[in-house]
Amino acid sequence: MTSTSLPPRVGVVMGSRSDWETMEHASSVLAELGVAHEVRVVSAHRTPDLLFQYAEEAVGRGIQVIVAGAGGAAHLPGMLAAKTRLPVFGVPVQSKALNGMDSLLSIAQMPAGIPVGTLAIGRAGAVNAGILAASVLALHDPAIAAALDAYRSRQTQTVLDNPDPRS
Ligand code: RP5
Repeated sequence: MTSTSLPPRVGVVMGSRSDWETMEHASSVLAELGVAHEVRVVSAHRTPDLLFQYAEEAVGRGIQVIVAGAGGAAHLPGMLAAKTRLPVFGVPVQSKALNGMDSLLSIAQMPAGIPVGTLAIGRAGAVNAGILAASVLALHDPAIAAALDAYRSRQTQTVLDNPDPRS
C-alpha cells in the first residue's frame, strides 16, 4: 500500500499486523504532510529473509527513510539498520506483558556504529517518527518543509485557542 500514486520515499514497517494500531499514526501524519510512503509487515523473527530483502532493496527502490515499529523482543528496527545505511527511526510498540519497556530497551540499546533513532513508546512515538521522517525529507523538499511549518503552526494555534482545560 502506498499513500499516493507517487513512488514511496518512506517505508513504514512493523513486526506484526497487531502493531498497526500504533503504526497507523505514523502513516497518518505522513499522509497529512503529503509524504509518499508505503506500509509493510516485516517480521524480524517470522520472516527474517524478507527483512534482509527489504533492507537491501530499500535504497534502490527510492526509499529514503525507514520508520520501523515492533514490540516485545523488538529486533526489527535494529536489524534493518544493520542492513541499510538509510536512517531508521524505531517505534517501541506498547507490549502487553511489560508495557513496552521491553520494546523500548530492545530498540534503544544498539551497539555503537549501527544507530536507530528511538522514539517514545506507543502513539506519541509513532507520530513523532513520522514527523522526523518528514523533517529529513524536508531538508531537500520545499513542499514537505511548508507542510511541516503549517502543521506546527496549526498545532500551536490549537493550544493557544483552547487555554481553559475545562471547556
Ligand atoms: C513483535 O511481536 C511484533 O512487533 C509485535 O509487537 C509482537 C507481537 O506480535 P503478534 O504475536 O501480535 O503477531 O514481533
